[in-house]
Amino acid sequence: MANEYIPPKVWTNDNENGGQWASINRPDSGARHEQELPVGEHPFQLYSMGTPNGQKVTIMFEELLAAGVKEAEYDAYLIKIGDGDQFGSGFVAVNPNSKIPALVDRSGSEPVNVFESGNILFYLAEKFGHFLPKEGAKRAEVMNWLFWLQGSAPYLGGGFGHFYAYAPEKFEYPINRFTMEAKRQLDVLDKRLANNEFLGGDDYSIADIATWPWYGNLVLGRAYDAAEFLDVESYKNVVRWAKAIDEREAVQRGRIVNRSWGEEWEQLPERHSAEDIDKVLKLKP
Ligand SMILES: N[C@@H](CCC(=O)N[C@@H](CS)C(=O)NCC(=O)O)C(=O)O
Repeated sequence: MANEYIPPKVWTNDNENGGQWASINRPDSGARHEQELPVGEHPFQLYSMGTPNGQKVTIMFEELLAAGVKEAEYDAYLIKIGDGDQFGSGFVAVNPNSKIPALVDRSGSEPVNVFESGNILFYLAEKFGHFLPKEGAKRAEVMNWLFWLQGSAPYLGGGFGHFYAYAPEKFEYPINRFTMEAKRQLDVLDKRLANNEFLGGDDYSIADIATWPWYGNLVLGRAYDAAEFLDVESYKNVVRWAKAIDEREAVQRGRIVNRSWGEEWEQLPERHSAEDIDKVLKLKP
C-alpha cells in the first residue's frame, strides 16, 4: 500500500490533520480556562447544546413539564463546544469529562452534579417517577435499551457521522466500517420496533427519549445528509416510530432548546421559561 501509516513507537500529538473538531481536541483533560457557570432561578440548571445528546435532556424536561411535574422547571444555558466552553473551570467542576450535557440539581440542600446524558435521564425519571417502570421485567427492558443507546450512538456519531460528514477527507475504509455498523444498528432497532410500539414495549420511556435524537433524527433526514446513503426508508418500523415521537409536543419543544443553528423557529440558545419556547415556535411558517 502506497500510503500505509506506520505508527511510531510512542504516539505524540504532532499529527494535526484538520477536520471540523480538530481545534478543540487534545489528549488531556481538565479545565483550560477560568469561566464560572451562570445560575438561574429554577431548581435545575442545565449546561448543554442542542446536539442529539443535548436534545435527550431538554426533551425529558419538556415531557416532565407536559406530564404536570411543575418541579421540573429548568434554566438551560448554551455551552458552545466549538468555542471550548466545556473546558471552562465551572463546567469541568460539574463534569470532569468536558462533554455536554451537564446538569446541576439545586432543588435540595446541597447541589447535585449529574453528567452523562443517559444518567441524567435515569436520575430525572427516578426522581419524578415518570418514563421508567418502577420494577420488574418492564423496567429491565427500558434499561436494556437505554444502555444499548449509550453504547451504540458513539458508533453512529463519532464513527459514521465523523468519517462520512466531518473528516477532512473521505476515507473508504472507515466509511465502510461505520456504515456497516450504523445499518446493523438500524436493523436491530427495526426488528425491535416491528412488534413493539416503543423500545421498552407498550409505553414511551427514557429509552425512546434517548434514542430518538440519534436514530429518529437520522431516519427523518435530519442528520449528516445521509438518509439516501443509508437507505433509511427501508427501516420502516424505525420510520413509523420516529414520526410518532416527532409529533409529540414536548419533543417539538425540547428539540429547539440550546440550539443556535438551523431555521429561525428551531433556535433557542437559552431557555428560562415555557414562554421562551412558545415565542420561537410561533415563528414556524
Ligand atoms: N457519553 C456522553 C457523550 C456526550 C458527548 O459526546 N457530548 C459532545 C456533544 S454531542 C461534546 O460535548 N463534545 C465536546 C468535546 O468532545 O469536546 C453523554 O451521553 O453525555
